Amino acid sequence: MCPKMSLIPTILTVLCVLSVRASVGFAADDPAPPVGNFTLNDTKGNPCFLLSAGVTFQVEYELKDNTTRTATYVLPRNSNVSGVCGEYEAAMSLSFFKGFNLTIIFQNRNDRIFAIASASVGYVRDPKLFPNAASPGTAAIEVQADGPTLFKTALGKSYLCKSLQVFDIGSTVKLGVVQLQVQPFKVKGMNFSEASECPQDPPSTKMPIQDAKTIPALNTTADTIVASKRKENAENLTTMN
Ligand SMILES: *[C@@H]1O[C@H](CO)[C@@H](O)[C@H](O)[C@H]1NC(C)=O
Ligand SMILES: *[C@@H]1O[C@H](CO)[C@@H](O)[C@H](O)[C@H]1NC(C)=O
Ligand SMILES: *[C@@H]1O[C@H](CO)[C@@H](O)[C@H](O)[C@H]1NC(C)=O
Ligand SMILES: *[C@@H]1O[C@H](CO)[C@@H](O)[C@H](O)[C@H]1NC(C)=O
Ligand SMILES: *[C@@H]1O[C@H](CO)[C@@H](O)[C@H](O)[C@H]1NC(C)=O
Ligand SMILES: *[C@@H]1O[C@H](CO)[C@@H](O)[C@H](O)[C@H]1NC(C)=O
Ligand SMILES: *[C@@H]1O[C@H](CO)[C@@H](O)[C@H](O)[C@H]1NC(C)=O
Ligand SMILES: CC(=O)N[C@H]1CO[C@H](CO)[C@@H](O)[C@@H]1O
Repeated sequence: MCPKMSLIPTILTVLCVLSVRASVGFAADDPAPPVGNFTLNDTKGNPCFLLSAGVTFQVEYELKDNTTRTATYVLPRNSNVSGVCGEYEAAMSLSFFKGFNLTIIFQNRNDRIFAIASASVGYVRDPKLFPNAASPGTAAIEVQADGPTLFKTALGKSYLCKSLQVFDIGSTVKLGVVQLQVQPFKVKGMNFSEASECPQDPPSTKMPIQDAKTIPALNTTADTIVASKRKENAENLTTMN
């Protein structure tokens, strides 16, 4: 059963947390993260991978007294874009601050669909974002691979999901993603191709939005997708000094 939850301004989403660690969740009244438009260009300078999203990171860390706390920050709109566009695999890395990043890798499967292959999040336990950390200044990378097939979309289209989706990346990171539109293959120019919209989005938002104020308030349920393989990822957690 999904608990009843409330609305996020402008997108109005219901968060139904299916995660075991539901207590570390995204509060429905969290401020919406800024939505950034990120473009990766191929070697000729043509856009080859488009991503728009608002992303909130929640990172669990240990304090000196052996308790845990959650650091929260958002993906800056001006994050630096890098990556590779391939015919069968495409990767985009968004880097920000010093030592912070988000990387997502997509695969083209059989020239018919694409789907996400893996995602990783790098961070540094910077005292400003991670106050009283037991190991301040240390870096970590969390990797999430072989989860359920997410963002499955016909090749040539873009995947669109305005609703809040929550993803586990490894054992310490949760991503809250809103206003997601992504096209890692077959990009034609600066604009997304026709969108394939996620089932979580209520039908009445599947229209061009002219004016955010005119979006009707909706009470719907959105499944929270939790791509989680915690046990395996605990072994794949890299900590560096
Ligand atoms: C991102 O792109 C959308 C659609 O083209 C546009 O409406 C929006 O203003 C852009 N946002 C930024 C921060 O450039
Ligand atoms: C990609 O190319 C577009 C113009 O085609 C440019 O506006 C944009 O800054 C480029 N992006 C990067 C990351 O170089
Ligand atoms: C934290 O845990 C370590 C190892 O389990 C222990 O040695 C230490 O005394 C603990 N510190 C506190 C403040 O509880
Ligand atoms: C992107 O890189 C530039 C140049 O290294 C840097 O000044 C800027 O702060 C970076 N952007 C973010 C969000 O960290
Ligand atoms: C991401 O951040 C981690 C931790 O700071 C770092 O080790 C890694 O090299 C970064 N990856 C990219 C692609 O920038
Ligand atoms: C891309 O979208 C913008 C507005 O979002 C529009 O003005 C422009 O004509 C589009 N470009 C193409 C090639 O469709
Ligand atoms: C949403 O549901 C709540 C409680 O179920 C109700 O009070 C509220 O009026 C509903 N809002 C809309 C816009 O339907
Ligand atoms: C236990 C586990 O999932 N290990 C994986 C860690 O990552 C490497 C490389 O991505 C995989 O080959 C291991 O299977």
